[in-house]
Formats: sequence, C-alpha cells, structure tokens
Amino acid sequence: MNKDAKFISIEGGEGAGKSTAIKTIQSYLNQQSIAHIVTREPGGTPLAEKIRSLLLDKSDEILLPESELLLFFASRYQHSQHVIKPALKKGLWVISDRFVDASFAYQGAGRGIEESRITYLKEWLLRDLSPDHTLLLDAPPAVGLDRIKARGELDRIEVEKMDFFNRVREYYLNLAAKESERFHIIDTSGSLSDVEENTRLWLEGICERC
Ligand code: T5A
Repeated sequence: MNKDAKFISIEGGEGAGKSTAIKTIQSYLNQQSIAHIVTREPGGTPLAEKIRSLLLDKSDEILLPESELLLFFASRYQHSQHVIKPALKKGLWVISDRFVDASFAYQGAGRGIEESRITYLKEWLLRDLSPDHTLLLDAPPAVGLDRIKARGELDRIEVEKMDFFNRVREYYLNLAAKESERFHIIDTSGSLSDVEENTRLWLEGICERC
C-alpha cells in the first residue's frame, strides 16, 4: 500500500450533507492534483450496488436486523476487496461515503445488535483496513430528515422512528470523542457555505501533514 494514499470515510445521519461535502472534497483534491476515487457504501461495485437496492428498497418482507447486517458486510467485502484496497495500492486517495462505522451506528446502536458480533465481522473481513481520517457530519436528525423529505420519497431506512436516528447520532458522537485522532466533526445544521469552508480547512490540515 502506498504510504501517501489516504483512506477517508464520510459519516453522519440521513441528509447530514455527506454528498454535498464530498463535492467540496473532490474539488479540493482536483485543485491539488491529488489522484483519488470517490465511492460509497452500501455499493461501490456492480454487485454491491445490487445489494444496496436490496437494502434500501421497500419490500413487503421484513428484512431482519441480522440479515441487514450481513448484507451490509457482503456489500462492504466486495467493495473493500475490489475497489478500496486496489485503489490504495495504486496510491490513489479513497473517499468513501460511509464505511464500517455505519454498521456500528445503524445496526449496532440503531437496531440493537451486539457490538461484539459486528466487531467479529469487521476483524474477520476487513482486518487492518481502516480509514485514516473520518469526517463526521453532524446535525440533529430532524434537520437532515426534513432536507431529504424535501428531496423526494424516503427509502426503507429513512422511514425509521426518530429514536432510531437519535441512537445513531449519539453513537457517532461518542465514537468521534473516543477516536478523536481519526475523527473530525463538522456541524452541518448551519449554512452550506460554512460547511464548505470548514470541510476545506479540515482537508487542508490533512494535506499539510502528508
Ligand atoms: N447504512 C449504511 C447502514 O444502516 N449501515 C451501513 O453499514 C451503511 C454503510 C444509505 C443508508 O444505509 C444506512 C445508512 C443510510 O440510511 P446513504 O446513501 O449514505 O446510506 O443515505 P443517506 O445518509 O440518506 O444519504 P443522503 O444522500 O440522503 O444524505 P447526505 O448525502 O448526507 O446529504 P446530501 O448532501 O445529499 O444533502 C441532502 C439535502 O440537503 C441539502 C442538500 O442540498 C440536499 O438537498 N443540504 C443542505 N441544505 C442546507 N444547509 C446545509 N448545510 C445543507 N447540506 C446539505
């Protein structure tokens, strides 16, 4: 693995502004001529994108929490083996819209699956693959949900109850406090221009330390 290549994950609740921040990141990396790929979870490979549809499309059959967790990891394994690791090996920066922290936040804190089970899957399948930096975009769940409601129809997870999203948010904030070297939090309840400015400043800091 090229030691200069960075693996950056972007996390946060629904509509927290991940896609928006990724546009800022891409434009900054392009300006700096830093070769990179942008990818996402669930998804990132053709097969993982099909798993994404299984996970997000509404269905008459209840998707059980354990099945949901395993599908996220099936998608993640395809993604990490076929996309993330090869890109890092080539020296490309990888910007991933969500990674394994999301399983701890959503399937762990949100659905109530024991953390040790998720840790087992993480250690088995990902081994030492872990983001160098994680940007946590934080806003009260109601703010993010209002934004995505304004955008259109909600997916299978977005229709969850507010308690679920509060647990997800709390988990992310606690994890960010525990792993403060890796995490950087940006409050996205403010204006788009503030979020853009803060995202650029954070990235400049990373690039200066490269
Ligand atoms: N999931 C995922 C799990 O349960 N476990 C896992 O392991 C993984 C990997 C899909 C779902 O899967 C779950 C989490 C999710 O429920 P997703 O595709 O990342 O994950 O879905 P969302 O989080 O719902 O992503 P969205 O695309 O809906 O939201 P974003 O990207 O956070 O938000 P964005 O940038 O598209 O912004 C939403 C809207 O708000 C506006 C934007 O213009 C846009 O219209 N906006 C702002 N408006 C005003 N002020 C600001 N500061 C704004 N920032 C953005």
